[in-house]
Amino acid sequence: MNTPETIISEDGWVTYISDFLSFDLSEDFFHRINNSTNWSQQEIRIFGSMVPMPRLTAWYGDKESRYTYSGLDNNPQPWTPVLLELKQMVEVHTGLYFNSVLLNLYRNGDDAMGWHRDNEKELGQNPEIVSLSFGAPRNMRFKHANNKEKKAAVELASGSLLWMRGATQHHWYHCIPRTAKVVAPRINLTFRTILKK
Ligand SMILES: O=C(O)CCC(=O)C(=O)O
Repeated sequence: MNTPETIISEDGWVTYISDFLSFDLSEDFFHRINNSTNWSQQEIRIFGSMVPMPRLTAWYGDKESRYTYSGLDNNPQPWTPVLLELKQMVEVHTGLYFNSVLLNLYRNGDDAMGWHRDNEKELGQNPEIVSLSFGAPRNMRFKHANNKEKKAAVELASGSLLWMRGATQHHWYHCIPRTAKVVAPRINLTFRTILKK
């Protein structure tokens, strides 16, 4: 495994390992996750109208890890064996404990995620979020909330691990832009800890 690369070290901390999992293992995980996930296309309100999200999502976790994002209230589905396997690998690597995971399926380059911060109150003050990627590589961009000059970007390879921590969610927005280049699907998992109410 490569040593972690630092993507952001100011007003937060983001590190990246391109080969947390091998190519073959990642291919296998892509299919296992895709086949065992109960995907749905949720709708979000934009300027007063309900529009389908440009990706499929799913939320899994411990029973009490209820989470609201983009105004949507999500009750977790129970952990599947493959998600538990990956959660354990991530926990061993980081020394952290996660009680939930948000899954995103980008069906092709038209699917995307807009600029946002993972700063919902359920995630606590300085959330640790660990992201695993499988399938087509996609760019992730970061922009500083108060300084337009400060930007960062990383291409998220299949089998990679991205770790966001410290004050990152206070100061940095992130997104997965649309691209005309990518045609193959990509699955992203973000492991999170939802604080108990
Ligand atoms: O697909 C990704 O890598 C980004 C996911 C993300 O930003 C999120 O779940 O908040």
